[in-house]
Amino acid sequence: MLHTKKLNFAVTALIIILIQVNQIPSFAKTVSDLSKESIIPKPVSITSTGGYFKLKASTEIYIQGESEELKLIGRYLADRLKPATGFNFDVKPTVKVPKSGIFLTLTGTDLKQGKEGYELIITKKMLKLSASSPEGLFRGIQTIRQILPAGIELKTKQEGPWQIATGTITDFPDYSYRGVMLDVSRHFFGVADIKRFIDLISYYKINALHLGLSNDQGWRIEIKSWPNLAIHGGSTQVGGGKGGYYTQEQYSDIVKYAQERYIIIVPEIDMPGHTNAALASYAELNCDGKARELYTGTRVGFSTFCTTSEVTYRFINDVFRELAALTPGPYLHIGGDESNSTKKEDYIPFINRVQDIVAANGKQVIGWDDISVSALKPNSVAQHWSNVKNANAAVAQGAKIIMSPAKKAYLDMQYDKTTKLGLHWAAYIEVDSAYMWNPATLIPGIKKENILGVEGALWTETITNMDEIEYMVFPRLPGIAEVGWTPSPARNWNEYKLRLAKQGERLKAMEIDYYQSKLVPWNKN
Ligand code: TNX
Repeated sequence: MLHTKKLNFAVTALIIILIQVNQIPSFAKTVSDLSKESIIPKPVSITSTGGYFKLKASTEIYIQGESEELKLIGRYLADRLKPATGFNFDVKPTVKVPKSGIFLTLTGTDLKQGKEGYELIITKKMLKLSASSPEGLFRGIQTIRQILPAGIELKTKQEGPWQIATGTITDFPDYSYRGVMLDVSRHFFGVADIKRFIDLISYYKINALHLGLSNDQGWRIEIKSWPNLAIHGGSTQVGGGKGGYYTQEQYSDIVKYAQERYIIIVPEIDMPGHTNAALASYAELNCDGKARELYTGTRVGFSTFCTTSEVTYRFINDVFRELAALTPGPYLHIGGDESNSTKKEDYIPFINRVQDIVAANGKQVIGWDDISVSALKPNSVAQHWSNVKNANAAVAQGAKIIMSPAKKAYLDMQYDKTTKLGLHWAAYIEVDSAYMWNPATLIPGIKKENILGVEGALWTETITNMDEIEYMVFPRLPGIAEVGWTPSPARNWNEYKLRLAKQGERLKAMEIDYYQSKLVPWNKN
């Protein structure tokens, strides 16, 4: 009798303890093994030393020297940490190595890690982030965010404790170009949406945002020498909504915002096909001299510039001159895809001439792999989307490839048959499929040294707002980011899906409307 009572008491006590343990919010978990952290993309090497560093109200952020750029990076880190911790971090320039706190420095790292590489050494007293360039520090900061409790991403003050496991992370990317394309022409998205998009992709160490600025359905960038492009060509979108465009001032604001996150903007003006919005804005761009009607449907392949008219080339030069002046990054994207209404004998000299125009404006060409039927310039880049023969032809001419295979990297493809948004002409792409591919073995004959990197692409015929963008992009983009960053032998779906599952609470904290794939064992908290 007494025995059962004691036992009952013990069981009850145990249950209470278990309930309490369970109630510790997962946002504030305590860890002491750095190598068990769920970082995406997975770093090259992590060693753990078993203790932890604690972020406190008194923690200082030090930067080495007086550089304005490092101050900005320090400020960026302080701003990310402030809302959830409630701590007002100071960013302090220093010449000496501090004894405690957070230290961002450009010395003491191995240059072979490249400009995006970084090393993070965490001891009980100090978190030291070093890199050979500011860009590396910025990438390393994303890792720091990901090894803090997920609650660090919440907008309001949380309890903490803000602990980070001690150890060392050494990291650098496998491919130098890791991009995302956002089509702002089929549906238009304003500056605030683009900035949020930039913030979200920077968390996964993406370094290029390719904006599809023109298409049949809309022209989205102000061109001062041809003002009707934006005014008329930008006045609608798929479905007949009001569309929109970026003024040059707004566009420069986007470029600067991206630059502060070490992301280049790759502007695309698609040509000679996919040009109805321009053809509707200026009659003289049509061979018959008649302006086209604006178009709000989703067909492709029906429009073409007049490739035999000098006006067309003067126009293209004006557009690229203005765009080059707004673009600190090295590339101008000329599209070149699906020009089904341009005769091949017109298409080839057109692409050759446009490459010269881009070069004359000091930039390097990227074009969809279709452009490889022409004579590519030595530094032109072909973006592979569907035609393997075209990709091989580009490589045979010595061009580098950006891999965006539609069956893997098209973020507008539906996850499965039940997905309401998106299309499925290339494939249904579940989260595992978007992750399980290797750019260097995808196409026989195209090797790693031929490849500049990877890019996910979100076409927006069916995508009308930020929530829908987030649903299609997350969580496939983190997988594509890892395909570009983490060497293939270190990647494995069964291990990745557990890290992704843990990232779920970070996505939630960032208020991302992501697709909760059944293939991922999301942590249910
Ligand atoms: C093909 S991919 C296109 C786009 C469409 C997309 C829809 C490519 C270079 N062209 O114009 O938006 O399919 O998935």
